[in-house]
Amino acid sequence: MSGRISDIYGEGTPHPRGTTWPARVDLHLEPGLGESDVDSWVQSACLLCSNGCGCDIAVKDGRMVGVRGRATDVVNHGRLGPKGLYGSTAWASSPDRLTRPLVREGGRLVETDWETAMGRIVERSKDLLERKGPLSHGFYTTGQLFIEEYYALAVIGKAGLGTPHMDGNTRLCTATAAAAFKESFGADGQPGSYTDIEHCDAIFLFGHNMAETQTVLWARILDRTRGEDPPKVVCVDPRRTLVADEAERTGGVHLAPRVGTNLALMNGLTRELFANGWVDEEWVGAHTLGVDDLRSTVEPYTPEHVADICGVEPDDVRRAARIFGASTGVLSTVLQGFYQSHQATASAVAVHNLHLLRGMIGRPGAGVLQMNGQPTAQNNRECGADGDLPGFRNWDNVKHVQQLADAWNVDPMTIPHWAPPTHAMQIFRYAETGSIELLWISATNPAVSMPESARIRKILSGDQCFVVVQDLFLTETAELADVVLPAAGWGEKTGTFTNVNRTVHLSDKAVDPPGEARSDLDIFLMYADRMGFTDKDGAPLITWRTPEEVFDAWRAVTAGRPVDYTGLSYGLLRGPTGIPWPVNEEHPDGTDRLYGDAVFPTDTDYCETYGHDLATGGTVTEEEHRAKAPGGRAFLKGAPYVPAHEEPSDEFPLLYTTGRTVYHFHTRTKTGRARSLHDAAPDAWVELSVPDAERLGIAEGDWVCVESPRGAIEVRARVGQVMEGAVFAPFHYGHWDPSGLASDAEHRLANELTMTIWDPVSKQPYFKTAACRVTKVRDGDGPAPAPTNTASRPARGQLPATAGGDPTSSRVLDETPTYNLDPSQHAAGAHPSRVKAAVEGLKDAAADIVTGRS
Ligand SMILES: Nc1nc2c(c(=O)[nH]1)N[C@H]1C(S)=C(S)[C@@H](COP(=O)(O)OP(=O)(O)OC[C@H]3O[C@@H](n4cnc5c(=O)[nH]c(N)nc54)[C@H](O)[C@@H]3O)O[C@H]1N2
Ligand SMILES: Nc1nc2c(c(=O)[nH]1)N[C@H]1C(S)=C(S)[C@@H](COP(=O)(O)OP(=O)(O)OC[C@H]3O[C@@H](n4cnc5c(=O)[nH]c(N)nc54)[C@H](O)[C@@H]3O)O[C@H]1N2
Ligand code: SF4
Ligand SMILES: [Mo]
Repeated sequence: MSGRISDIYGEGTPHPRGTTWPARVDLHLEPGLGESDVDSWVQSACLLCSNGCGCDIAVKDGRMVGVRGRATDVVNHGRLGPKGLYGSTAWASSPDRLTRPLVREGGRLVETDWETAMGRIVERSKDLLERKGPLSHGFYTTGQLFIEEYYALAVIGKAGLGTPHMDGNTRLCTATAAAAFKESFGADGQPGSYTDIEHCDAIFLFGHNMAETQTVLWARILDRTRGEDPPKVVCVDPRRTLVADEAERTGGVHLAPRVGTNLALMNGLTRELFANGWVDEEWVGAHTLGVDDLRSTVEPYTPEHVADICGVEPDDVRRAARIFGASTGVLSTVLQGFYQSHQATASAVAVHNLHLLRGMIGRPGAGVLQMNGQPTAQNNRECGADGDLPGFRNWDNVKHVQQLADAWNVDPMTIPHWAPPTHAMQIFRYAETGSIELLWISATNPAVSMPESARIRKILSGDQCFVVVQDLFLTETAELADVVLPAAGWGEKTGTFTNVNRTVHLSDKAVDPPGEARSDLDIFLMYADRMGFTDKDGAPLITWRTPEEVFDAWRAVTAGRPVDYTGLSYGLLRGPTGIPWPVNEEHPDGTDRLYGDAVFPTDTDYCETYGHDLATGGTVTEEEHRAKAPGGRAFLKGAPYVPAHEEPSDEFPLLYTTGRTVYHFHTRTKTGRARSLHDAAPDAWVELSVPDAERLGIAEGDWVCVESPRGAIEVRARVGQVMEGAVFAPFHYGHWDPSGLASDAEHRLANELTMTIWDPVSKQPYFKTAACRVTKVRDGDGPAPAPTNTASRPARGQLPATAGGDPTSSRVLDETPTYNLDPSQHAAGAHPSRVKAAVEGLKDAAADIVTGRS
């Protein structure tokens, strides 16, 4: 079963430019099962990244036992990657699922019934509303629920309670994608299509390790780069990823900028387009605004100046720019190396600028994919559970607010729109001070995924805020909650979601959730019912009960907006493939690519935002926007590069950056319960460059302490592919350690070191810019537990190939575990003093938490 652990992409199907990507169906069933053993196949799409591969879920005896790619789906043509194959279903029947609600009693979490758990929340909520009003409530949700669930939550928050304090972990994920779209084109919405891969002659990946994070999309690219008339690949990443290898192989360029200097590089590339006359002046004149300002902003960024700042070769900047300038069709993708790094929105917008200057948007082979990460991040943004208004409406436009007030039959003043919606980093600040006294966290694990973990643990465990956590498992976050609600997951409920290129899929319920677990939609509706929210005529605010009813309500509010779902239905979505929005009378079969007519949603009365200054985040007013009369033209916007706030110093001489490995999804709650994925990357590590390792006297597998001004971790070192001066840590590893394989599970969380700081426009925190130091603690007893076939491979020498786990079992846990239920034990062990200081926060938090489930 571990074949696709070592062979990540499976057998290639190379094909020439302009031809359809061949289908190949991937299948995985639990060990010992064949296709004839399956009782039924239930339509869905993979929920383990933003690619959204169409699949069917295999059901046997009421359990999910595997998945099969859908050959007819436009997204994946049948393929699935390692996470999709091995990680989609194993978690569901793991014996440590939450099956009953938990409430805190005398410091301990104890099992209870729904009546009691929801009763506590509602009592708290009503009391707070009466005493302090709606601003006492905060919601922190996710990029992993369904449209129906986000829309229900958004209506509860905006029309029921009237709180602006609602956001998702999408703030950590794709807030910059949304912000960049709004700044350039007037509204969110992916311009490009995966079909651009089949037509382009160059592919630029900006801070995007697609080879590990959207493996099926990367397989699609490999089928072009390994076929006839291949595109050149350009990779912008401080690590030598598999993408960088492909850049070299295709005659493209690998640009490895110093961490935190993306914008200087982008300004350099933009300047080259101007300097070499690679600008389509006529198109730019007709369809954009701001070219003169942009030209003067980038003027100082000569290749030599860029080389000084970024540590790249000046000729590599010229070569990369020439590839962009000389191609007729470039496809660009952008992800966390840009979004989570310094000057995020300005850097992401700079990618749009390159395309707009060349008139390369809206036609086959010329497109932008500002990527999403999470499978349903797009829907959170569309539905407004990230604080925006549903349907890409502008909170600052009273007519847009009125449209929603009409749809919900509430007073427009109920709908928060007097100030920008509160972003997640600010929500946690309010929870820290107790101004938010009820924080409801759904489908995210901030104790592991938010920056500066010690602070987050303190916020979640303190008395100043009542914390509700809704999850599948007792996560590091749930352990700190006051009420824990057991949720049904993927395959255990019905709903829709939209991938990164706007393709909407329906995921049908395949099996019942365990025990008393309920769908997030049912939980939100239960709360709404108990709160008794009404419209302005005193009728119940929310009348829908089933997912399909919510979907139909959602469709209705998208009418006339860019994100138009009006032509979609559950019936249509039960067809052979997902369908990309907009879907309406004009586009009954959906829309592969936006902006083919070069008309952008920038009209002042239609746009989703009036925009910002990219350097400072200062807002543009309605009057200023109207005065520019954008009338469907796109904005070219630039900003000068400034150095990051935490530059390396004598004390912390290295740059610290974080990210992912192909085998795990985030905090591993799903992939850590799948045997083959877990075993492929069972414990944390950090990657160092050869020169840095030599200077520090560190060899492969040695234990090292990595410290920043905020915290420290102790993990094993991989002497690997990261650029000199930088350190890379995977962020997947909290203290949850199912197999007990980790030698130091308590001190391995990458976010102990990251900092509470964010982009001025998108408010996305910077997980990829900080300073650190590394010291050797002791010799290792073998290689680091890092994969050897990815960007994490060793720089030198041969290590055993990553193969994955025991082929006779699929789950990591077969019995209800007794591990991990007493977090105070995790903090109790003896640690080097440096590390000890960093975990004081954890100890504080853990001291009064003992769950009642052991
Ligand atoms: N296997 C796997 N796949 C996933 C996920 C997962 O957890 N595991 N998560 C999904 C989600 S939610 C997301 S958001 C995506 C994220 O997908 P990616 O953005 O591709 O993943 P990351 O590893 O976070 O970061 C990408 C690259 O940024 C580089 N980088 C670091 N600092 C800088 C910098 O300053 N400049 C530049 N140019 N690059 C830098 C890193 O070296 C890294 O290779 O993946 C999705 N897919
Ligand atoms: N240092 C560093 N930190 C990072 C990043 C980084 O690159 N570096 N990346 C950031 C990014 S891009 C992201 S997206 C975040 C991800 O961070 P998180 O969102 O915290 O990560 P997940 O492990 O995906 O957490 C999702 C939770 O939802 C639960 N869950 C899954 N399905 C359901 C469901 O249907 N209902 C309910 N109620 N619960 C469910 C899972 O069990 C899990 O606990 O991490 C961010 N943090
Ligand atoms: S590429 Fe993403 S959506 Fe497709 S199978 Fe892999 S994890 Fe799932
Ligand atoms: Mo993400």
